[in-house]
Amino acid sequence: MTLDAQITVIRNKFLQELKLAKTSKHIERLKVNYLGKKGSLQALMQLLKDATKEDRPFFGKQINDLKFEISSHLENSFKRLALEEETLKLENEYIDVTLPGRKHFWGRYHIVTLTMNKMIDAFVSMGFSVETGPDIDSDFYNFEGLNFAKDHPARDMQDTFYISEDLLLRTHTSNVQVRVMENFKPPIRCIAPGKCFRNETISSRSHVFFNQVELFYIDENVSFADLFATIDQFFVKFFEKPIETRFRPSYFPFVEPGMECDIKCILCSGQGCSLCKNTGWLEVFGAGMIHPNVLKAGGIDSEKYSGYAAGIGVERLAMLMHQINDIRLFTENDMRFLEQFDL
Ligand code: 2U9
Repeated sequence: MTLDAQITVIRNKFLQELKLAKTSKHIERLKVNYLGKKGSLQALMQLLKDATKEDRPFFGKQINDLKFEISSHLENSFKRLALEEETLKLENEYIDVTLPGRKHFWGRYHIVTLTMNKMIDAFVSMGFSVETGPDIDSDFYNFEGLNFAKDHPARDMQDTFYISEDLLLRTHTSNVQVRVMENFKPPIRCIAPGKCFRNETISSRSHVFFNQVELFYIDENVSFADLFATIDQFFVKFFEKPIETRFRPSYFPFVEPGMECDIKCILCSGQGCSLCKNTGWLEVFGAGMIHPNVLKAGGIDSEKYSGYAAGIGVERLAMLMHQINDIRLFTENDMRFLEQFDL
């Protein structure tokens, strides 16, 4: 094939391949194939050596013209494709600044924790210290030291979760106070918040575990009057308004006399509604004067000292405050329920 024909073949081949090039990468490859050290144009230059002396300037110019033609084609195509690619990239990276921002979801305290903290704050502001104790305890700290008779039904396996003959899941936080009495001398004024466990059938009103805040105060001449004043103050701080109370006699082995405390219905103010089942009153907690046997078991002189004690169910108080009608909601972890409370 003559040099003339070879130049034409290379030109046509290049123009064909250029048409097929769709990206700047393709163009770069063409540049290497045609204009590179081992490219087609360099091969033509080699062939130029074989041309006659007279033909050499003519073909030399033809090859140079082709080289110029190819490089200007490549340059134009490269610019065009690179611009298209950049535009496409920018389009894909497009940020719609008018879109609303993404909401951050913060964690929150559980309603039981919020209620418990509010109760603790109220008692601490009245001079009570906070004491804690083990969830798993011996028969002595949960029953014996609290004047429960050997055959008391609460000690039954139907009512209490036993781990061994002597170890059980505490049924109230009173085990804390027994230890406090052993370790401190009166005056003692403390609260014991914490989890309790009872072997109950789970229903809308009772659960196998729940929380309590128990309080007690031991000193010389402590009487019911001290308890009434403390309770009244507690309700003002907790419900943020004065609440009328009513006390009824009741029985608990660890207090004598024992009583239950009702408050005027916070929803209907005593008029009668579904929350108070039309009685006008809500049953809130139990209390009493600490039984002399309990003081003695804790190493305290029951002739010299007296004390009051009370136990308040945390879930019960939260249910009254927020009109929650099922205790199981507290443990179901349903966000639709939990998100409603910030207290
Ligand atoms: C000591 C002595 C006495 C704590 C008391 C109650 C009455 C009571 C219930 C309320 C609802 C338990 O959570 S509940 O089911 N508690 O009625 N608790 S007097 O008496 C004590 C505690 C410790 C050393």
